[in-house]
Amino acid sequence: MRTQVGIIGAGPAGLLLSHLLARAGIDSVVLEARSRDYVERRVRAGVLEHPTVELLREVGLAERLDREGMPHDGISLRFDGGDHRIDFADLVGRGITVYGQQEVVKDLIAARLRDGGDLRFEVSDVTLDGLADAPVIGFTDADGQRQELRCDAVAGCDGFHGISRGTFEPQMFDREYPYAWLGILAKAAPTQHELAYANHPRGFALYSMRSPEITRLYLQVPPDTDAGAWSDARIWDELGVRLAADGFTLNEGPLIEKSVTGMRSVVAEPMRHGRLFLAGDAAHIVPPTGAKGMNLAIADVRVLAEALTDYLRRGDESGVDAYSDTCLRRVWRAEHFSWWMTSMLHVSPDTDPFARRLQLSQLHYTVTSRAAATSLAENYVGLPHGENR
Ligand code: RFL
Ligand code: PHB
Repeated sequence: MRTQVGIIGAGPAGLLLSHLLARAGIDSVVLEARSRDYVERRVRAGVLEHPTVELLREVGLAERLDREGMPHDGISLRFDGGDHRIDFADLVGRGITVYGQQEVVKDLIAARLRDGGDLRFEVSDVTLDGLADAPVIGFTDADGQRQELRCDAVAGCDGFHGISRGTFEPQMFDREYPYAWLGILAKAAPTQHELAYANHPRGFALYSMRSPEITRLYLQVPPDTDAGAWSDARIWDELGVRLAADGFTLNEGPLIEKSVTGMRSVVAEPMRHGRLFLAGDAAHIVPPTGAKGMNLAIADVRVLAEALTDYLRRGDESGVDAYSDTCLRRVWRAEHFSWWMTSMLHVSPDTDPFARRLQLSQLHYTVTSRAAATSLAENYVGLPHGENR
C-alpha cells in the first residue's frame, strides 16, 4: 500500500490532520489501535478555545458544534468563601465553547468517511522503518493480516502512550504533580451556566458540564486513588463542600462515568525525526487545569498540514523544517499556563503555610487586577494561531 501521509492515531490530532490534508488534495491513511466505537465514546476534554472553534468553522466541521456547543463568556474562581467571575467577553472580547472531545471526534470521523477517507480501526503491532527518507509503516489489520504502508511522511498522532515518540530519543522535559483528578459525568442538569474552578483547603474541585442534562465534575484526589474506592455519596458530599458558594446549589444525579486521571507536564523536543512528525499528546502533555490538551493537538496539526502541503506539493521544505520550533513556542506557553493554573488551584501536603499564602495572594490579585485577569483570560480563550510568543 502507498499513501502520501501515514497517520498513526485517530484522536483529534490524527483525524483533523487527515481532514486538513484532504482539503489540500493530499492523501493519507489513518491507523488506529482501538475500535471506532471506543474512540467515539472515550470521555475526555470539554473546552474548545476560540481559535479551535474558528478553525473548525473554517474547514467545514462546525455544523453540529454551532448547534449543540455551549458558548461561555467567562469562568469563575472560587476561594476563601467567595466566587469571582473572570469576564472573558469584557476582558478580551472572545470566549470558549463547551463541546465534548468525543463529539469533535465523532464529527471528524463522519466527515472523513463522507469524503472517502481511509481510516483503519483495530490495527495492532504498528512498526516504523525508513524514517530518514522512505518511511514504511508495518501493521496487523483488523482481520489479522500483516500490511505495509509506504509513505512520504509519517504523523505520530498516537497520544502519550503511543509508539512514535519511542522511535527516536527526543529530549524529555517533565513534572509530576502530587495529586490526580477524579472525574465524573452525572445525569444532572447544570445549575449554573459557566465553569467554576475552586481552591478549597481540602483540595481543588471543578464544576463543568457537557449539555443541558449532563454535569461534568472533578475532585482533586491523591495520585494513587482507585476510583472505585469513592462511593457516589462521598463524591457528592466532597463536591458540595469544595464547591460551596453563596447562592450555589449542586444538582445530584446518577453517575454515568467515574475515572481517575494523573496530572503531569511533559514536552518532547524536537517534535520531528527525519520524516516523522509528532503532534498532540504524542509530543506533549499538560495537566488538565488549563483545558489546553486537545486545543494544542489541534494547533499542532494546523501547522503540520500546511507544512506537509508545501513540502509534498512543491518540494518546499521551509515549513517542515520550522515545524517543531513553531509548535514548541505555543506548547511552552500552554505548559506555563497549565502549570500556573494547577499550582494556584491545588492544595496538597506539599502546600506549606508559605505556599498557601502565596496561592491566596495570587488568586486575590488575579480577580481584582484587570491586568492579571486579562492575562488569565487571553491564555484561557487561546492565543491566536500563528502568533509566536
Ligand atoms: P489522543 O486523543 O490520545 O489520540 C491518540 C490516538 O492514538 C491511538 N493509538 C494508537 N493507534 C495505533 N497504534 C498505536 N500504537 C497507538 N497508540 C495509541 C489511541 O488509541 C488514540 O485513539 O491524542 P491527541 O489526538 O493528541 O489528542 C489529545 C487529547 O486527547 C488530549 O490532549 C485531551 O483529551 C486533554 N484534555 C483536555 N484537553 C483540552 O483541550 N480541554 C480540556 O478540557 C481537557 N480536559 C483532558 C481533559 C484529558 C483528560 N484525560 C482523561 C487525559 C480532561 C481529562 C480528564
Ligand atoms: C471538562 O469539562 O472536562 C474540563 C473543563 C475544564 C478543564 C478540564 C476539563 O480545565
